[in-house]
Amino acid sequence: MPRQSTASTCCYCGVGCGVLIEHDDRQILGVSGDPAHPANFGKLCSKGASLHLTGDPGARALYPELRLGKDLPRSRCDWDSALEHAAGIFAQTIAEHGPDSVAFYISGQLLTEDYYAFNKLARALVGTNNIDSNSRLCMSSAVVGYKRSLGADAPPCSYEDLELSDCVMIVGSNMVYAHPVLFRRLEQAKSQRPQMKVLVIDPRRTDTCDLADLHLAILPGTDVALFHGILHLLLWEDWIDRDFIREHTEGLAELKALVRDYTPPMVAQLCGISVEYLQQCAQWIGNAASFLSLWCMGLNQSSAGSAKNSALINLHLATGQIGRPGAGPFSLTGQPNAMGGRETGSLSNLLPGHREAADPEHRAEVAAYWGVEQLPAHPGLSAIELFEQLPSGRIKALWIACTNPAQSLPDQNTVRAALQACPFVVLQEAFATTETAAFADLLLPAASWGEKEGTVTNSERRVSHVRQAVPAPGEARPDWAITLDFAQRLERRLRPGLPSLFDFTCAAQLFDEYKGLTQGRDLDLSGLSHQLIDRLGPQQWPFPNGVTQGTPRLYGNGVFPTASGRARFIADPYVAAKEQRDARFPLTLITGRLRDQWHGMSRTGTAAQLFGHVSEALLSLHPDELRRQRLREGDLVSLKSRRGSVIVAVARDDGVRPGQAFLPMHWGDRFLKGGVNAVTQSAFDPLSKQPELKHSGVRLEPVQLPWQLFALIEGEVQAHFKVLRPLCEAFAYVSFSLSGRERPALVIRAAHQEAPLPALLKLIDQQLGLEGGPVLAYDDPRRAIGKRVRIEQGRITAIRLAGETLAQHWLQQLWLEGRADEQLRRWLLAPMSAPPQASGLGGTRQRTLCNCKNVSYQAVGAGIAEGLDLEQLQQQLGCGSQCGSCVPEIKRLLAAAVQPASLPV
Ligand SMILES: Nc1nc2c(c(=O)[nH]1)N[C@H]1C(S)=C(S)[C@@H](COP(=O)(O)OP(=O)(O)OC[C@H]3O[C@@H](n4cnc5c(=O)[nH]c(N)nc54)[C@H](O)[C@@H]3O)O[C@H]1N2
Ligand SMILES: Nc1nc2c(c(=O)[nH]1)N[C@H]1C(S)=C(S)[C@@H](COP(=O)(O)OP(=O)(O)OC[C@H]3O[C@@H](n4cnc5c(=O)[nH]c(N)nc54)[C@H](O)[C@@H]3O)O[C@H]1N2
Ligand code: SF4
Ligand SMILES: [Mo]
Repeated sequence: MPRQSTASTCCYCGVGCGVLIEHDDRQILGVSGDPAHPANFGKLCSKGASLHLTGDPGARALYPELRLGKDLPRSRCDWDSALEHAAGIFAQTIAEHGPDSVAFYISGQLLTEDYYAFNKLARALVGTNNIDSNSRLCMSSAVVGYKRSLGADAPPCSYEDLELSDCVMIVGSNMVYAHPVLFRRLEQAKSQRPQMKVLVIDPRRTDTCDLADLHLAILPGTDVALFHGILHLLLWEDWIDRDFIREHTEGLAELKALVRDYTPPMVAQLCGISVEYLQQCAQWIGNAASFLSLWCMGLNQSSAGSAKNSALINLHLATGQIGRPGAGPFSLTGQPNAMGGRETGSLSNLLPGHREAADPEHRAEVAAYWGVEQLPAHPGLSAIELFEQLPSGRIKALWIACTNPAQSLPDQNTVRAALQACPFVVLQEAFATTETAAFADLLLPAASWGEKEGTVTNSERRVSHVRQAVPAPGEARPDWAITLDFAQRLERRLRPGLPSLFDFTCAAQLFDEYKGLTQGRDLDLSGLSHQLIDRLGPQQWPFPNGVTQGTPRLYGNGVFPTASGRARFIADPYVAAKEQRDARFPLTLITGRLRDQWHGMSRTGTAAQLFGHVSEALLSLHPDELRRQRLREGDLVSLKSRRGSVIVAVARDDGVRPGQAFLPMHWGDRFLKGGVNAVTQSAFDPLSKQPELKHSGVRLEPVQLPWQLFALIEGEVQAHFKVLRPLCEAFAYVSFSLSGRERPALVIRAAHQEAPLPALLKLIDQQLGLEGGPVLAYDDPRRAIGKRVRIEQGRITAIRLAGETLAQHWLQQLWLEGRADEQLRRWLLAPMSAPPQASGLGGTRQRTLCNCKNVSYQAVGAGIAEGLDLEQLQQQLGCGSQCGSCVPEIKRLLAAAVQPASLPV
């Protein structure tokens, strides 16, 4: 088959980069940035550039699977019986208990056409507003912020505003990891116009701060106080735009009265920053020719998320910094089509076309368009409420699509119990490996990236055509097709004899029906179609019928989509985060993202090279905090909150302030026993109902787990994962990861109070292929120490250390380098556990700094020691020359002139 290229988009973040998928009509062979796509002009980050390496077929869901009892295993069935079964149960449940006894929990990663099908199914056919999405955990505070302050849920800016701005404030966003291609655009703009000011507001000193002229490490949760403090200074210094305020806003008087109390000393103290920094920040904002703010989860995932959003927008209204080039409040969207979700009404309180489920007129409009008598008036459950209600038995059938709630929702003990209690759980998933899959009574295999067609909207309101390159594996089907097929079967039961509401044969037809619901609304998409995007390229809404180009910027005329046409100042007082540090829980736990992993890792967790930068779950603490807790790097601790606990290793990070701790959000129960969200809380914002995932009160407790296990097995990673993870369930601490590049391996680290029964170790050894064959073994049963290594054709292919694991990094390095020399043999057959002194590795392992070019910290450190600067490092080693996500880290190493010996391990 000849190689071909299909233009599509990246399925990860809301930047919405265009990609060219290289394939041979059967398999995806490579991926590169689409030079013609206006979101990225050919650039990709490390995640986008490695898309073709992810999605191991061994991890995919390939066939429908059904179980007829909670204690039974699922078995393969055909689509017809799977969907008939589901339609039967839904119909019966609705008949017996009413439409609100079923619910749909969907995802910001679906395509617009998928969302539209789900919304019509839930609201028009079933007659329930119980349809919510994981965007509740992500964007719902931004939705409320835009609607309350400006009248509609519409980010008013364009990416080019990053280049045009004189002052950019990045708040609660680690752009260099989470929106890397946009960050590079900003980096480039600042290098061309160094007078551009960049402010970063984040409790942690992240790599994003590398670009900052000023970093305010505010105490977590204090953003509203900070914004009010800035406004106080803007008003006091008269750095405001009186004409704009008079002509285009309302409500300043009330806000003025509120912020009078937010004096600089009071705010500085609340936020834990200096008065000088606060003043500097206000001065730059107040005097900038153009002021742009970029924000993400540091604001949204908060019990004050709505207030944080509006308090930030207040600053733009006071200074008239909106609707102009380089200016405006620009919320960065998380998921690739979170915007499409908001547009199609995929939160319980919304309806398609930026409408409200609570508004009788809006309901009537949509009902008329769909040709149904009415839409349900009863409010639907939001994500957190839905899972809280499951155990009460109110919801009897739950349909989950394209999200992994048993990993990503807070307070996992409650969530898992709820999933267990729900009588019928359907999961529409591309990967069979997720934590939620274990709870599914019916698993429906979904086509995934590169295998399906539709549209997505990115952060700058730009709609792209997502194109299919290859067929889906096994019997997997596109989400919209699954949803329509189910809906047709359900309507035959619920409204027999009536014409179908779901008579669509392709995604383009769904889009064409959907766009009619946006006509005349702020987001008017009525001029768009799949074909038009193919002809003119991706377009920014509004794009009404008849126009020939999209809309780069909103509100240029100062007219806002509120009743009065004016934007509103919102006067919400500062309210502290729910769990303040106290004697029992003296640390604040912050969670967030890593550079190379995506959420619950169902996709990125299949590519070994994406573990090169950070290979396992580590809890980051300030060096003073480590000392206070009497911990050394690598020690295991029990991280406890009021809800649960998880055992994790600690690491040193002086970017985290004392009194705080940081844990990446990615590690679910599969990779880290218990998972990160065992400790987080479900407290949520009163308006947006978005949970406070960024802020939990925790403490560290010492653990005594003297018996340790280290294992590595090359090849067939998913098959080994499937068997070995359950076998390791017996251990108190369990951490799984992948390693290597060309020959990936599964790596296990575990620890327990005492040695396990020999039979368990034997089962593990069997799976590792260490029970026979070319295996070197040494056992010291008295000390419960055992080491086994399988060597084939001069290379290590499997390792198992039990009892003590001092040599783990040395062995892993030997494996990586394909070495199995005399030194290894001698060490293996001797009663010692530490690696030989002469190995020269001192127990450290290589960590990848640059993933695109596979350059380690050690290599960069050695280059720096030789005196190379950034450009020379980029030229000679290649690091940081492709996606650029690692450039801030290289710069930091250069600044610290770090020697190889003290590099992170
Ligand atoms: N690599 C990668 N990129 C991603 C994703 C991914 O999984 N991996 N996911 C995508 C999605 S869905 C999303 S939503 C985005 C998220 O993108 P971001 O929001 O940028 O990422 P996070 O790391 O979750 O959080 C950002 C920062 O908020 C800070 N923070 C915590 N509490 C506070 C606070 O009270 N105030 C302020 N000002 N800051 C605070 C944290 O220290 C953290 O550095 O990333 C998208 N991009
Ligand atoms: N502690 C903590 N928790 C958090 C956060 C945090 O910052 N801290 N962030 C929150 C945020 S912002 C978000 S967005 C959520 C994300 O949380 P989730 O939505 O649970 O994240 P994913 O792991 O991306 O789940 C998407 C699922 O869809 C599957 N999938 C992929 N492609 C397709 C497809 O085409 N069709 C179907 N049907 N399935 C597909 C994937 O295999 C994956 O399991 O996590 C939230 N949880
Ligand atoms: S920035 Fe990276 S993850 Fe986000 S869309 Fe672009 S390539 Fe994908
Ligand atoms: Mo998100």
